[in-house]
Amino acid sequence: MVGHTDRANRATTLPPGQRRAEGFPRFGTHLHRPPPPVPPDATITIAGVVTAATAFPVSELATLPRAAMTADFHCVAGWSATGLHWEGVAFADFYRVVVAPVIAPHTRVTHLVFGGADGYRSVVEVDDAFGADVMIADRLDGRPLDGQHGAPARLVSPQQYGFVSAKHLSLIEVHDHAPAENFGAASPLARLAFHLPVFRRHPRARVWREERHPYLPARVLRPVYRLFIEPIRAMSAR
Ligand SMILES: Nc1nc2c(c(=O)[nH]1)N[C@H]1C(S)=C(S)[C@@H](COP(=O)(O)O)O[C@H]1N2
Ligand SMILES: [Mo]
Repeated sequence: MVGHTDRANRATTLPPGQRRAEGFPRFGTHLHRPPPPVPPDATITIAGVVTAATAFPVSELATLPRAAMTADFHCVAGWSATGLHWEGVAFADFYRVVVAPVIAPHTRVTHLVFGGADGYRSVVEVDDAFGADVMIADRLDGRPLDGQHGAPARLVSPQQYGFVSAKHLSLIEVHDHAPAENFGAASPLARLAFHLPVFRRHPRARVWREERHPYLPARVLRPVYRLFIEPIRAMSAR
């Protein structure tokens, strides 16, 4: 049990600049594309500074120490979904059992890249990835994760903006220095957009500190980002 993660009064309080969304929208940089198909033998590849790339069968998440938590989910565009119940494996446990054994000797791991089967990539500093409430989730609200929200498994890092929480997790890349990439969008159009300075992501992306952007003030970005919620929701709706 990972336990509640946001503040004690989380039922009534959202992080600065966030508004409660109706339900839990499918959102992201995949825009109009349907969720990637889930092969029955789906795996998560461990790559980067490892002795040998390994493929971990997603179905074996069921055999690792299980964790559960209720947490809110905050998109940097400004919507929040509240009271989501996630089940899966604490990321620290997954790292200890699956990732650490294949890391090349004498490596000081600094960053992890989480890749999705749709081509999406998020860069996470190790300290953030080891947060007590960070997990690889394969169940949401008592059911197996559906295509909308990241089947067969996704990262969930509730204290960071949603762009960290890669869906359809198929790759974990181990890095010993900061990767040059800042944000790996899933579609070519979104990749173009995310080259614009206004869409650069904050490397920590902690929601309670409103780290929306590496240098632009969050208050300036709030209204700009909010403009994108409805168009992206509409395009993602399926
Ligand atoms: N694979 C993948 N993961 C992704 C995205 C995406 O486009 N593809 N979008 C990110 C963004 S910006 C957000 S806000 C959340 C949205 O998660 P949801 O669709 O479950 O609401 O997923 C994140 N993870
Ligand atoms: Mo987002």
